[in-house]
Amino acid sequence: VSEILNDLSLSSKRGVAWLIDPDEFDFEKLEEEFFWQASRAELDLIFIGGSQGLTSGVDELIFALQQKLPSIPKVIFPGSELQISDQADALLFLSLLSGRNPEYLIGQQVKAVEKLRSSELEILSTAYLLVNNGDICSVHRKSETFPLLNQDIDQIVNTALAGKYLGMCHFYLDAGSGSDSTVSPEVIKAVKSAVNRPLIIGGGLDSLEKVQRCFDADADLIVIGNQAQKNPDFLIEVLDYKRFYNAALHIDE
Ligand code: 1GP
Repeated sequence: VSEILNDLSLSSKRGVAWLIDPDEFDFEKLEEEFFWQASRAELDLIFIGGSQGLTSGVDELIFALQQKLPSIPKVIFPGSELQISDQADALLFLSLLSGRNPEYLIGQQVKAVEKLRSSELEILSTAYLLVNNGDICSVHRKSETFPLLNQDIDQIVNTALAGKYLGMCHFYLDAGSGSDSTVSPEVIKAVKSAVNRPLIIGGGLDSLEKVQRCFDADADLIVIGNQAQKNPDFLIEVLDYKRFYNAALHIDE
């Protein structure tokens, strides 16, 4: 998975991840056609996790996804250490650097180690920053931390760079699931050029215009959660758009 992310970062290609919240996902609702389309349209990664971090059914979910989309890497995006499953390919080992709650900076991570020591999961050290226009989201409520504001670009860049200096290799700027605002293109550009590492952007991406703004700003991988849950066809539209976007970049090169 790290290779996939590095490849996206080093090339000008853009990637798309589908985020599934196991607390809300209903497998039965999706038709065979959706899985066929997702595979055809080259979904890059599947993220599994949710900010509530409640469920214990992650193993079963990954098993079912493995039947439908065997070739797409499954990555745990843990809402808590309860959501770690060694059935996945990799784990985003996140530290919530935008906040100052020790439980989400290092507490949950230490609790996770016992499970991780005996697993073969690829561990992706990831600086995780909540960034939006001040919207309240579930990560904010659960972590009892406030997001950084899009307008505070220097503070966001400095926080991301602190993560880089601490040795983190991947960067995830998240506006929060279902957020009204998104991470701004100015923030994406500034962080990408400062860290020069794989940059993941998510939260509130519910239209192709918003996706395009992220791609244009140099996001390597965008994450679609809520809107795919509401309307699975939207994910396919985003994937088709990504292929078109990458093909156009290729022609320009
Ligand atoms: C949230 O980045 C993800 O953690 C995805 O957000 O559910 O709004 O797509 P959405």
